[in-house]
Order: sequence, then structure tokens, then C-alpha cells
Amino acid sequence: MNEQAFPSITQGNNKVALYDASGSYTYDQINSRIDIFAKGLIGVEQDLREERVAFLIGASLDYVTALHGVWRAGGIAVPLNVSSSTIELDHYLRNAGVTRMVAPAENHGKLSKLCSKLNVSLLTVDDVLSQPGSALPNFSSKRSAMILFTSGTTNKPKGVVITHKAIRAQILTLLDAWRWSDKDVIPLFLPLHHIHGIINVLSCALWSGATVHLLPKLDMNTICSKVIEDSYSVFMAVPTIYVKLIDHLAALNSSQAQAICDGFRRMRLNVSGSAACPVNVFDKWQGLTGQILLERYGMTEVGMGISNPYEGKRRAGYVGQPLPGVTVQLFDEEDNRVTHESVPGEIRMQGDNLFKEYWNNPRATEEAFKDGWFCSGDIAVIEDGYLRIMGRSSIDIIKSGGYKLSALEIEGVLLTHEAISEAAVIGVADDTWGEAVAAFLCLRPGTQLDYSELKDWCSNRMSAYKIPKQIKILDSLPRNAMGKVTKPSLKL
Ligand code: MCA
Ligand code: AMP
Repeated sequence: MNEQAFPSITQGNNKVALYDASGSYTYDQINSRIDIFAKGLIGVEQDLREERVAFLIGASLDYVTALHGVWRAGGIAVPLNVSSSTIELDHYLRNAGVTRMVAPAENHGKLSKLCSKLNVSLLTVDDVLSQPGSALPNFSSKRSAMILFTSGTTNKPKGVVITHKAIRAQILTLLDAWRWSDKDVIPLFLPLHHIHGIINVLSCALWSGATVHLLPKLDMNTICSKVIEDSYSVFMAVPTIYVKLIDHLAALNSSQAQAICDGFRRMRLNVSGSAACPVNVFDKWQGLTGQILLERYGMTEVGMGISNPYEGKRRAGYVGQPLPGVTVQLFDEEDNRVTHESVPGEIRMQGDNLFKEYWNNPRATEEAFKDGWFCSGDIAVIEDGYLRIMGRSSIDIIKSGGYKLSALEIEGVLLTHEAISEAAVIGVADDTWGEAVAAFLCLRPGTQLDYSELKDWCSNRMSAYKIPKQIKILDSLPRNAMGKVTKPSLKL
């Protein structure tokens, strides 16, 4: 096996690597379980040769076994959102050409019809562990390792292909920049189908020999009681979670709240990212806990690109400077380099951390790069050496609670409702979610639609966090002379 090829987990170590709902597991235990799983996947072959193996597993030892098992076996891991609708899963499995899917036995009932339709074999982790297998393969770090789905300016999410080399670069820069060590302990309550949970928390911790507390979801009481006990040294979350923590603290009596704030105060690092952290949230968090949030900027296609410093001034409302190994350049609308401070431009990036391609979509891949630069679609300025994100070039991308959502994807689903003749979706400013999904709808003659009915209807067709939080029924959508909906003019 090529030690350098895949993201490593500390070896030969009897220390606890993971806690999940069923117990605790040392590095030695998880390493040997992953090897058995990887060999079981390979079976009589010698190498998975980039076979796409999907898994739909919550935060647990089984998740880590499947992720690293596919990596060690030379396959492409496709971690899927555990709250996906069947329609979404159909797209992911088809688009990535998945051949095997690993999920807990209790979910096989609802997955079996889809898997048999798509000719995907449905397995449990135990099924794979019980398969005989022999050696693990050697392969180059240029091999593709993972496909993560990201919503964008297309109707359906695209599969972002990330190589072992890129994953390694993404991890190594963070280990150094944020001073990871084997003494760290971190809770992981973020979804495990995105970079934030997979790389920033899980992979960085396991590479460092640190300990991860895997939680199936964000549970304020559990997290706060652990914080009081000084269980964690590092905390990583999206801004919405800091907003929810601030609200949670406000609802407690003052001595309970103080104990939790003091617990956060004793940690070495609190990080915020995946969406803009409002300055008032940054200030309130500092006021409550003394922690100066380290805000950073990333993307599924890039991993982390820009970060405030670990040592040195962390500025509210700014994402900081390029991380080592990532080259960042702002470009204006004519594709000229922006060379002066305070002049806005699109963030474009280069580096070993970048994704390889959009799966099976050469056109989208080509469109994402200009002259060798990956074009993020995010507009920023540099002020006193710090980058500040000003917005996005597309109104059709919405960031809600850290999830990137495509207005076009949501509109596409809404338009399949028999009462809806036209739909326009936008993100509206929201104190908790950053942006909340709002839908403007026109109805077919003689039909009616109320919000709760639509919400129920959506719940079988899209992940819950994509469901519009508000709707407004209009006689017609505002359009320009070309017939294009003028979304900026839409108001609730
Ligand atoms: C939950 N709900 C949401 C969201 N999450 N609505 C809008 N946006 C959301 N993000 C809704 C549910 O549909 C439900 O609605 C209600 O809130 C309660 O759901 P629940 O699951 O209990 O909520 P929660 O556990 O409090 O979840 C909030 C959350 C979660 C923890 C903030 O959204 C989350 O984990 N977000 C992080 C996403 C993330 O990791 N993104 C990173 C991708 P109802 O009550 O009406 O049924 S970005 C990335 O990876 C890049 C590289 C980067 O820079 O990091
Ligand atoms: P995703 O595709 O889910 O990885 O989301 C990436 C997008 O999240 C970026 O293109 C930004 O628009 C946004 N993002 C991530 N971190 C930040 C941040 N700290 N401030 C503002 N936007 C952010």
C-alpha cells in the first residue's frame, strides 16, 4: 500500500480516536477494521480502480470505516446526505455511476427499490467486513478519492471529484495553520457529506492523532454539558450554529449559561465558516465566551482557501488571507487581475488542494476554469491585507445554515406540483439561517395552495433544509424585456 497516497489515520496508537453512540474506539481498532473493510470490498479483485461506492451512514464508526475503507481499496467514496429524498438519491447514484451502496440494515427497506432499479448492490458495513479479501493495492495520489455533490447554477447538483493528493493538501495546510495536535478533542455534529465535516473536522483530527466525538446531530444539551466538562479543545461550526448557541444560552439561567461560556473560554480554538459570520455574531460570541472566532472561507471544489490567522489579528467580517499552498487572485469582470486594495473582484484560486473535475461533466469543468484559475463566483475585496467577501455573482445560489442551495433546483421541483405554473426562488436575509429560501409562485387557474400543504408535498421530494421557509403567490412573475424573471425585484 502506498502510505502517501491516501489520507492517513495515525497508526500504532492505542489512544481513543473516536467516540460514537455505541462506544469508543482506539486508533489501532479503527485502522484494523478499515483494512478488513477495504479487503472485503476488493474481494477477489486487486483494486477497486475508482469504482464509485456510495454510503448513507450517520456519524459513527461505520461511517469512518466506509470512508477510509473505500479510500484504501482504491475506490471513489461517495458519501451521501442521510436526509436525502429518494429523488435526490436517484440523481446522486445515477450521476456518479455508483455500483455499490453501503447503508445500515434498518434503511435497506426504503433503499432497496431504488437500488435494484439502478442495479446498485445494497450492503451493510457488516456484509463487507465478513467478505474474505487479501492484499490492499498500491496507487498514485493522483487517483480520484471522493465525489461530493454541490448545488450550483445548474438545475441538478454536480459531483465534485477530489483526488487523494488534493485531500492531502487540504488537510496538511490546516494542520499547520490551525495548530492541530494529538491532544485535541473535537465534537463533530456537522453533516458528513461536505468538506466542513469530512476534511476540516474528521480528517484533520484523525491525521493528527486527536479524538473526535461523533454526534448524530446538533444537540445543544449534549454539546453544552460536554463543554462544561472541558471535553473539547477545538470547536468548528457554521455561523447558524453560533446563532443557535447564543439563543440557547439566552434561554438558560445565568449560572448555567456562565458555566457553558466558561467552558468555551477554556478551549484553544473556535472556528466559523461555510457562510459569512455576521459581525454582531462574532462580537456577541467574544462577549460571552472571550473566544475570537477564527473565520475562514472554503468551497467544495477547493477545500479551505482563505483563513484568518491562528496567531495575529482575527478581523470580524473578514475571511483573512490565502492559506499556505493556495494562490488567490481577484479578477474584474474583464478578467483583468485586480491589483489594488478596496477594488472588488471575483476570487479565483490555484493550488494542489483544487478538485480535479465535475464528474462526467467536462463542459461544467471547462466553464469553471479560466486561464488555469478556478473561478469561485464569490466577489471579494482586500482591505488592509484581509479579504472580505461581498457576495456572489449568481443570485441563484443560496447559503442557508451553511448549506449551498440552488434556486434552480428548488424551482425545478416546485414546477412539478400540479397547481404551480411559475416559480422563482431567492434567498432572503435571515438572522438564523443567513439566507432563507423564499418562493414566489403563480398558480394554475382554479387551483389553491397553502404553505403547510406545499411543505408536506416538498418533504418527499427534497431534503428538508431546501424547503422554502416562505411563499408568496403572485399573479405573474416580474420579467424584463427579454422575458427573464427579474429576481432582484422580488419582495416578500
Ligand atoms: C435545518 N433546517 C434548515 C437547515 N438545517 N433550514 C434551512 N437551512 C438549513 N441549513 C430546518 C429543518 O428543515 C427543520 O425544519 C428545522 O430546521 C430543524 O431541523 P434540524 O435538523 O433539527 O436543525 P438543526 O439540527 O438545528 O440544523 C441546523 C444546522 C444544519 C446544524 C445548522 O443546517 C447544519 O448542520 N448545517 C451545516 C451544513 C454544513 O456543514 N455545510 C458545509 C457545507 P422544520 O422544523 O420546518 O421541519 S460548505 C463546505 O463544506 C465548504 C467547503 C465550507 O466552506 O465549509
Ligand atoms: P459549498 O459549495 O457548499 O462548499 O459552499 C462554498 C461557498 O460557501 C463559497 O463559494 C462561499 O460562497 C461560501 N462561504 C464559505 N465560507 C464562507 C465565509 N467564511 N464567508 C462567506 N461565504 C463563505
